Amino acid sequence: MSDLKRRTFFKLGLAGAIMSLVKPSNAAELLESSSETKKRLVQTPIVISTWNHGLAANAEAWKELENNGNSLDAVEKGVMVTEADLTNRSVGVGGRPDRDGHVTLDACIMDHKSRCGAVACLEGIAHPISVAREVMDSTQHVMLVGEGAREFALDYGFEKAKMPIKEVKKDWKKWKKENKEAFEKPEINHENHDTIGMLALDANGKLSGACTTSGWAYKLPGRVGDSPIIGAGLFVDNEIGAACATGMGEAVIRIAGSHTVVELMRQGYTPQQACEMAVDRIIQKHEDLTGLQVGFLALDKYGNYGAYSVYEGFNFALKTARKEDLIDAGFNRKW
Ligand code: SD4
Repeated sequence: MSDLKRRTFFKLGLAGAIMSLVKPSNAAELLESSSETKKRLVQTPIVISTWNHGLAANAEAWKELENNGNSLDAVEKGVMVTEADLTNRSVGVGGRPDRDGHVTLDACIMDHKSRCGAVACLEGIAHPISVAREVMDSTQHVMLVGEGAREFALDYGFEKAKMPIKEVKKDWKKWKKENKEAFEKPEINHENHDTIGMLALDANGKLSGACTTSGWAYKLPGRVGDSPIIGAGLFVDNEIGAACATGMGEAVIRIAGSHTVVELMRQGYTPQQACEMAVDRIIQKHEDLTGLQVGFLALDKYGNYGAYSVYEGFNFALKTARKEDLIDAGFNRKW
Protein backbone atom coordinates (compact mmCIF):
# COMPACT_ATOMS: atom_id res chain seq x y z
CA MET A 1 0.00 0.00 0.00
CA SER A 2 1.43 3.43 -0.92
CA ASP A 3 2.03 5.96 1.84
CA LEU A 4 -0.82 8.11 0.68
CA LYS A 5 -3.24 5.21 0.44
CA ARG A 6 -2.18 4.03 3.89
CA ARG A 7 -2.84 7.49 5.34
CA THR A 8 -6.23 7.67 3.63
CA PHE A 9 -7.05 4.17 4.86
CA PHE A 10 -6.19 5.11 8.45
CA LYS A 11 -8.23 8.30 8.18
CA LEU A 12 -11.27 6.45 6.92
CA GLY A 13 -10.81 3.91 9.67
CA LEU A 14 -10.68 6.66 12.25
CA ALA A 15 -13.71 8.40 10.76
CA GLY A 16 -15.59 5.12 11.07
CA ALA A 17 -14.62 4.75 14.71
CA ILE A 18 -15.67 8.34 15.48
CA MET A 19 -18.94 7.81 13.62
CA SER A 20 -20.01 5.18 16.09
CA LEU A 21 -19.55 7.69 18.94
CA VAL A 22 -21.32 10.72 17.53
CA LYS A 23 -24.91 11.82 17.54
CA PRO A 24 -26.73 11.38 14.21
CA SER A 25 -26.92 15.18 13.73
CA ASN A 26 -23.11 15.34 13.43
CA ALA A 27 -22.87 12.20 11.41
CA ALA A 28 -23.45 13.68 7.98
CA GLU A 29 -20.44 15.93 8.24
CA LEU A 30 -18.12 13.26 9.62
CA LEU A 31 -19.19 10.79 7.00
CA GLU A 32 -17.69 12.95 4.27
CA SER A 33 -14.85 10.46 3.78
CA SER A 34 -17.18 7.69 2.74
CA SER A 35 -17.89 7.25 -0.96
CA GLU A 36 -21.39 6.06 -0.06
CA THR A 37 -22.28 9.44 1.45
CA LYS A 38 -20.71 11.30 -1.43
CA LYS A 39 -23.52 10.16 -3.66
CA ARG A 40 -26.14 12.21 -1.85
CA LEU A 41 -26.44 15.83 -0.91
CA VAL A 42 -25.14 16.26 2.60
CA GLN A 43 -26.21 19.84 3.09
CA THR A 44 -27.45 22.72 0.95
CA PRO A 45 -27.41 25.59 1.00
CA ILE A 46 -24.04 26.20 2.59
CA VAL A 47 -21.52 29.04 2.50
CA ILE A 48 -17.94 29.09 3.81
CA SER A 49 -15.41 31.90 3.75
CA THR A 50 -11.94 32.72 4.99
CA TRP A 51 -11.08 34.34 8.33
CA ASN A 52 -13.18 36.00 11.04
CA HIS A 53 -14.66 38.59 8.71
CA GLY A 54 -16.26 35.64 6.93
CA LEU A 55 -18.97 35.61 9.62
CA ALA A 56 -20.42 38.96 8.54
CA ALA A 57 -19.88 38.16 4.87
CA ASN A 58 -21.62 34.78 5.23
CA ALA A 59 -24.56 36.44 6.99
CA GLU A 60 -25.08 38.67 3.94
CA ALA A 61 -24.64 35.76 1.53
CA TRP A 62 -27.15 33.77 3.55
CA LYS A 63 -29.90 36.33 2.85
CA GLU A 64 -29.69 35.15 -0.78
CA LEU A 65 -29.18 31.48 -0.08
CA GLU A 66 -32.04 31.07 2.40
CA ASN A 67 -34.50 32.58 -0.06
CA ASN A 68 -33.66 30.10 -2.77
CA GLY A 69 -31.36 32.69 -4.32
CA ASN A 70 -28.41 31.71 -6.47
CA SER A 71 -24.90 31.18 -5.17
CA LEU A 72 -23.41 33.72 -7.59
CA ASP A 73 -25.40 36.63 -6.12
CA ALA A 74 -24.69 35.23 -2.66
CA VAL A 75 -20.90 35.26 -3.00
CA GLU A 76 -20.81 38.66 -4.67
CA LYS A 77 -23.00 40.31 -2.02
CA GLY A 78 -21.21 38.42 0.74
CA VAL A 79 -17.69 39.61 -0.04
CA MET A 80 -18.93 43.15 -0.73
CA VAL A 81 -19.45 43.43 3.03
CA THR A 82 -15.72 42.87 3.57
CA GLU A 83 -14.77 45.20 0.72
CA ALA A 84 -16.75 47.98 2.42
CA ASP A 85 -15.29 47.32 5.89
CA LEU A 86 -12.94 50.24 6.58
CA THR A 87 -11.22 48.33 9.40
CA ASN A 88 -10.04 45.56 7.09
CA ARG A 89 -6.47 46.22 5.96
CA SER A 90 -6.28 43.54 3.26
CA VAL A 91 -9.53 43.94 1.34
CA GLY A 92 -11.28 46.80 -0.43
CA VAL A 93 -11.46 50.42 0.61
CA GLY A 94 -9.56 50.00 3.91
CA GLY A 95 -6.73 48.05 2.24
CA ARG A 96 -3.03 48.86 2.53
CA PRO A 97 -1.22 50.36 -0.47
CA ASP A 98 1.75 49.16 -2.48
CA ARG A 99 5.29 50.39 -1.82
CA ASP A 100 4.54 53.72 -3.51
CA GLY A 101 1.27 54.42 -1.70
CA HIS A 102 -1.25 53.18 -4.30
CA VAL A 103 -4.02 50.81 -3.19
CA THR A 104 -4.37 48.28 -6.01
CA LEU A 105 -7.20 45.77 -5.73
CA ASP A 106 -7.47 42.21 -7.09
CA ALA A 107 -10.68 40.16 -7.34
CA CYS A 108 -12.32 37.32 -9.21
CA ILE A 109 -15.61 35.46 -9.36
CA MET A 110 -16.66 32.14 -10.90
CA ASP A 111 -20.00 30.36 -11.26
CA HIS A 112 -21.46 26.89 -11.76
CA LYS A 113 -21.17 27.14 -15.54
CA SER A 114 -17.42 27.86 -15.27
CA ARG A 115 -18.09 31.43 -16.32
CA CYS A 116 -15.56 33.73 -14.67
CA GLY A 117 -14.40 37.33 -14.43
CA ALA A 118 -11.47 39.08 -12.80
CA VAL A 119 -9.80 42.43 -12.22
CA ALA A 120 -6.24 43.07 -11.10
CA CYS A 121 -4.36 46.18 -10.03
CA LEU A 122 -7.61 48.15 -9.98
CA GLU A 123 -7.42 51.57 -8.30
CA GLY A 124 -10.04 53.85 -6.82
CA ILE A 125 -13.11 51.61 -7.13
CA ALA A 126 -15.03 50.49 -4.03
CA HIS A 127 -16.18 47.03 -5.14
CA PRO A 128 -13.70 45.18 -7.36
CA ILE A 129 -15.75 41.97 -7.04
CA SER A 130 -18.69 43.62 -8.83
CA VAL A 131 -16.39 44.88 -11.56
CA ALA A 132 -15.08 41.31 -11.93
CA ARG A 133 -18.66 40.12 -12.27
CA GLU A 134 -19.37 42.79 -14.87
CA VAL A 135 -16.32 41.64 -16.87
CA MET A 136 -17.82 38.15 -16.75
CA ASP A 137 -21.38 39.22 -17.59
CA SER A 138 -20.78 41.95 -20.17
CA THR A 139 -17.58 41.15 -22.05
CA GLN A 140 -16.00 38.24 -23.84
CA HIS A 141 -12.93 38.54 -21.62
CA VAL A 142 -12.02 37.04 -18.29
CA MET A 143 -9.57 39.55 -16.85
CA LEU A 144 -9.01 43.30 -17.05
CA VAL A 145 -6.08 44.98 -15.32
CA GLY A 146 -4.87 48.41 -14.26
CA GLU A 147 -6.05 51.48 -16.11
CA GLY A 148 -8.18 49.43 -18.52
CA ALA A 149 -10.02 47.84 -15.60
CA ARG A 150 -10.54 51.25 -14.02
CA GLU A 151 -11.89 52.80 -17.23
CA PHE A 152 -14.22 49.84 -17.67
CA ALA A 153 -15.47 50.27 -14.08
CA LEU A 154 -16.05 53.98 -14.59
CA ASP A 155 -17.85 53.38 -17.90
CA TYR A 156 -20.21 51.00 -16.13
CA GLY A 157 -20.83 53.51 -13.36
CA PHE A 158 -19.18 51.66 -10.47
CA GLU A 159 -18.78 53.57 -7.22
CA LYS A 160 -15.46 55.37 -6.80
CA ALA A 161 -13.58 55.42 -3.50
CA LYS A 162 -10.67 57.43 -2.20
CA MET A 163 -7.81 55.17 -1.14
CA PRO A 164 -5.74 54.83 0.93
CA ILE A 165 -7.97 56.04 3.73
CA LYS A 166 -6.41 58.47 6.24
CA GLU A 167 -5.28 55.93 8.88
CA VAL A 168 -3.80 53.65 6.25
CA LYS A 169 -1.88 56.49 4.64
CA LYS A 170 -0.45 57.41 8.05
CA ASP A 171 0.70 53.78 8.59
CA TRP A 172 2.26 53.66 5.14
CA LYS A 173 4.23 56.87 5.72
CA LYS A 174 5.53 55.47 9.00
CA TRP A 175 6.45 52.18 7.31
CA LYS A 176 8.27 54.04 4.55
CA LYS A 177 10.36 55.94 7.06
CA GLU A 178 11.19 52.89 9.18
CA ASN A 179 11.82 50.36 6.42
CA LYS A 180 14.46 51.68 4.12
CA GLU A 181 15.52 48.15 3.16
CA ALA A 182 12.03 46.73 2.83
CA PHE A 183 11.20 49.74 0.70
CA GLU A 184 13.51 48.21 -1.89
CA LYS A 185 12.27 44.66 -1.30
CA PRO A 186 8.92 44.45 0.55
CA GLU A 187 8.36 41.52 2.90
CA ILE A 188 5.08 39.75 3.49
CA ASN A 189 4.13 39.80 7.15
CA HIS A 190 1.71 38.25 9.60
CA GLU A 191 -0.74 41.13 9.31
CA ASN A 192 -1.22 40.33 5.65
CA HIS A 193 -3.84 37.70 6.12
CA ASP A 194 -7.26 39.10 5.57
CA THR A 195 -8.17 38.30 1.99
CA ILE A 196 -11.69 37.01 1.70
CA GLY A 197 -12.40 33.93 -0.35
CA MET A 198 -15.97 32.64 -0.30
CA LEU A 199 -17.54 29.44 -1.64
CA ALA A 200 -21.28 28.79 -1.74
CA LEU A 201 -23.58 25.96 -2.78
CA ASP A 202 -27.20 26.98 -3.25
CA ALA A 203 -30.39 24.97 -2.77
CA ASN A 204 -30.37 24.07 -6.47
CA GLY A 205 -26.93 22.48 -6.24
CA LYS A 206 -25.10 25.35 -7.97
CA LEU A 207 -21.63 26.29 -6.77
CA SER A 208 -20.00 29.72 -7.01
CA GLY A 209 -16.97 31.40 -5.54
CA ALA A 210 -15.50 34.88 -5.06
CA CYS A 211 -12.14 36.18 -3.91
CA THR A 212 -11.11 39.79 -3.24
CA THR A 213 -8.04 41.47 -1.75
CA SER A 214 -5.75 44.47 -1.68
CA GLY A 215 -2.91 41.94 -1.70
CA TRP A 216 0.47 41.94 -0.06
CA ALA A 217 0.91 45.18 1.89
CA TYR A 218 3.64 47.46 0.51
CA LYS A 219 4.16 45.16 -2.47
CA LEU A 220 6.13 46.26 -5.51
CA PRO A 221 4.00 48.45 -7.78
CA GLY A 222 2.32 46.29 -10.42
CA ARG A 223 2.46 43.11 -8.33
CA VAL A 224 -0.54 40.81 -8.75
CA GLY A 225 -1.15 37.93 -6.36
CA ASP A 226 -3.14 34.73 -6.65
CA SER A 227 -6.51 36.21 -5.68
CA PRO A 228 -7.67 37.42 -9.13
CA ILE A 229 -6.19 34.44 -10.98
CA ILE A 230 -8.72 31.76 -11.83
CA GLY A 231 -7.19 28.43 -10.80
CA ALA A 232 -4.89 30.03 -8.23
CA GLY A 233 -6.94 32.11 -5.75
CA LEU A 234 -10.25 30.55 -6.80
CA PHE A 235 -11.60 27.70 -8.87
CA VAL A 236 -15.09 26.27 -9.34
CA ASP A 237 -16.15 23.18 -11.26
CA ASN A 238 -19.77 22.36 -10.63
CA GLU A 239 -19.22 18.69 -11.45
CA ILE A 240 -16.81 18.41 -8.55
CA GLY A 241 -16.47 21.32 -6.15
CA ALA A 242 -14.82 24.66 -5.47
CA ALA A 243 -11.73 25.94 -3.69
CA CYS A 244 -10.13 29.23 -2.73
CA ALA A 245 -6.86 30.31 -1.19
CA THR A 246 -5.48 32.88 1.21
CA GLY A 247 -1.93 33.78 2.20
CA MET A 248 1.19 34.28 0.13
CA GLY A 249 -0.11 34.43 -3.41
CA GLU A 250 3.21 33.68 -5.08
CA ALA A 251 3.26 30.23 -3.45
CA VAL A 252 -0.36 29.57 -4.43
CA ILE A 253 0.26 30.52 -8.06
CA ARG A 254 3.29 28.17 -8.23
CA ILE A 255 1.06 25.15 -7.71
CA ALA A 256 -2.13 26.52 -9.36
CA GLY A 257 -3.50 26.04 -5.86
CA SER A 258 -7.30 26.17 -6.07
CA HIS A 259 -7.37 24.22 -9.33
CA THR A 260 -5.13 21.62 -7.72
CA VAL A 261 -7.53 21.25 -4.79
CA VAL A 262 -10.51 20.78 -7.12
CA GLU A 263 -8.62 18.25 -9.27
CA LEU A 264 -7.69 16.28 -6.16
CA MET A 265 -11.38 16.17 -5.24
CA ARG A 266 -12.06 14.94 -8.78
CA GLN A 267 -9.67 12.08 -8.06
CA GLY A 268 -11.86 11.13 -5.13
CA TYR A 269 -10.20 12.86 -2.20
CA THR A 270 -12.41 14.64 0.30
CA PRO A 271 -12.25 18.45 0.50
CA GLN A 272 -10.18 18.11 3.66
CA GLN A 273 -7.72 15.66 2.11
CA ALA A 274 -7.44 17.81 -1.02
CA CYS A 275 -6.56 20.92 1.02
CA GLU A 276 -3.97 18.96 2.99
CA MET A 277 -2.38 17.58 -0.18
CA ALA A 278 -2.20 21.02 -1.81
CA VAL A 279 -0.52 22.42 1.31
CA ASP A 280 1.89 19.46 1.23
CA ARG A 281 2.75 20.30 -2.35
CA ILE A 282 3.51 23.92 -1.42
CA ILE A 283 5.75 22.69 1.37
CA GLN A 284 7.58 20.34 -1.02
CA LYS A 285 8.16 23.14 -3.53
CA HIS A 286 9.66 25.66 -1.11
CA GLU A 287 12.97 25.23 0.67
CA ASP A 288 12.40 28.24 2.89
CA LEU A 289 9.01 28.26 4.56
CA THR A 290 9.75 31.25 6.78
CA GLY A 291 6.63 33.38 6.90
CA LEU A 292 5.06 31.38 4.11
CA GLN A 293 1.47 31.10 5.23
CA VAL A 294 -1.07 29.67 2.80
CA GLY A 295 -4.52 28.36 3.61
CA PHE A 296 -6.97 26.52 1.36
CA LEU A 297 -10.71 26.21 1.73
CA ALA A 298 -12.73 23.66 -0.26
CA LEU A 299 -16.37 22.73 -0.75
CA ASP A 300 -17.59 19.80 -2.81
CA LYS A 301 -20.81 19.65 -4.77
CA TYR A 302 -22.50 17.73 -1.94
CA GLY A 303 -21.78 20.38 0.69
CA ASN A 304 -18.79 18.68 2.35
CA TYR A 305 -16.05 21.12 3.23
CA GLY A 306 -12.44 21.19 4.33
CA ALA A 307 -9.66 23.63 5.21
CA TYR A 308 -5.94 23.41 5.90
CA SER A 309 -2.97 25.76 6.15
CA VAL A 310 0.82 25.68 6.27
CA TYR A 311 0.93 27.45 9.66
CA GLU A 312 -1.38 27.49 12.63
CA GLY A 313 -3.89 30.33 12.81
CA PHE A 314 -6.04 30.02 9.70
CA ASN A 315 -9.76 29.95 10.39
CA PHE A 316 -12.93 30.08 8.35
CA ALA A 317 -16.60 30.92 8.81
CA LEU A 318 -19.39 28.45 8.05
CA LYS A 319 -23.11 29.01 7.63
CA THR A 320 -25.81 26.43 7.02
CA ALA A 321 -29.47 26.32 8.05
CA ARG A 322 -28.40 24.66 11.31
CA LYS A 323 -25.02 26.20 12.02
CA GLU A 324 -23.14 29.47 12.14
CA ASP A 325 -19.58 28.97 13.23
CA LEU A 326 -15.97 30.13 13.10
CA ILE A 327 -13.76 27.06 12.73
CA ASP A 328 -10.00 26.68 13.21
CA ALA A 329 -8.46 24.95 10.22
CA GLY A 330 -5.95 22.13 10.58
CA PHE A 331 -2.33 23.09 9.98
CA ASN A 332 1.02 21.57 9.14
CA ARG A 333 3.20 23.48 11.62
CA LYS A 334 3.29 26.16 14.31
CA TRP A 335 4.86 29.56 13.71
C1 SD4 B 1 -2.14 37.87 -2.20
N1 SD4 B 1 -3.34 35.94 -1.44
O1 SD4 B 1 -2.28 38.95 -2.76
C2 SD4 B 1 -3.28 37.38 -1.34
C3 SD4 B 1 -3.06 37.87 0.05
C4 SD4 B 1 -3.89 37.13 1.04
O2 SD4 B 1 -4.67 36.66 3.02
O3 SD4 B 1 -4.57 36.21 0.76
N2 SD4 B 1 -3.89 37.42 2.24
O4 SD4 B 1 -1.12 37.20 -2.26
